[in-house]
Amino acid sequence: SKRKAIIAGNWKMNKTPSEAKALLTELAPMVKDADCEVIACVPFVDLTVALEATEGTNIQIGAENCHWEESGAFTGEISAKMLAEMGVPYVVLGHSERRQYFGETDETVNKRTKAALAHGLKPIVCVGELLWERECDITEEVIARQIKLDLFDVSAEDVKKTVIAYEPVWAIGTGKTATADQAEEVCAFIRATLAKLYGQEVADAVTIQYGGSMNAGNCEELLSKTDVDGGLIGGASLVAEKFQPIVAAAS
Ligand code: 3PY
Repeated sequence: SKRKAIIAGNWKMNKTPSEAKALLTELAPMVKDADCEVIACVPFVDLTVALEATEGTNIQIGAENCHWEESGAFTGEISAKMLAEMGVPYVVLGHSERRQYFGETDETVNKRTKAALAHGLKPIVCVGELLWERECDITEEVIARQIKLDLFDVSAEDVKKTVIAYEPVWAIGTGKTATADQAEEVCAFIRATLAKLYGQEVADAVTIQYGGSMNAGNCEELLSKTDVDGGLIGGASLVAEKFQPIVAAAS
């Protein structure tokens, strides 16, 4: 692809602070010459130690969610404002696990996306179809709807700062990967949808990642595709030796 790749780990609910420090300390020298952006999205409680452990390295840190209000009676939530003050540059929003298990909807993903951007965070917005939606041949309808709703009322300038992660839900944590052609087909469709909504120049500037069981074995072919500008990596981001080859393939 013609855009600089972004390889982001999504640690999900893994790694205690001490484990986070150990992994990032091990990873930093292994990816220091990367010719792509390298991000680790980590649990909230790991953010402090992760920011410290990666200071002066080329690894950037992300959170895995944020609330849309700045503060208030929202027990257990973390605001974009809080993350911004910590100096966290990225935040994953609308991951399918949040949609499936925590009632996340396109409306709340949209609110979170706008809050993140308002506080200077770069959102990594996840979209993707369920298996039965693919079987019913409505993948494009589902994806177009998510893109429109999740980015509703976001300015073209802000869309350029937004990373889209295409994660077919049937490929998440299942070991099943979309073929490189399937991934390219949908990533190209996402770019075409962005072009319709915001114009080609904006669409060409947006980083579109593939996510869903991307690993050292399949990353090269996926990343060779025109509209696949990187990856959001689950399991393979938890082990330095498994994450490093993906960074290398994107460089
Ligand atoms: C996966 O690789 O399974 C992911 O969900 C990445 O976000």
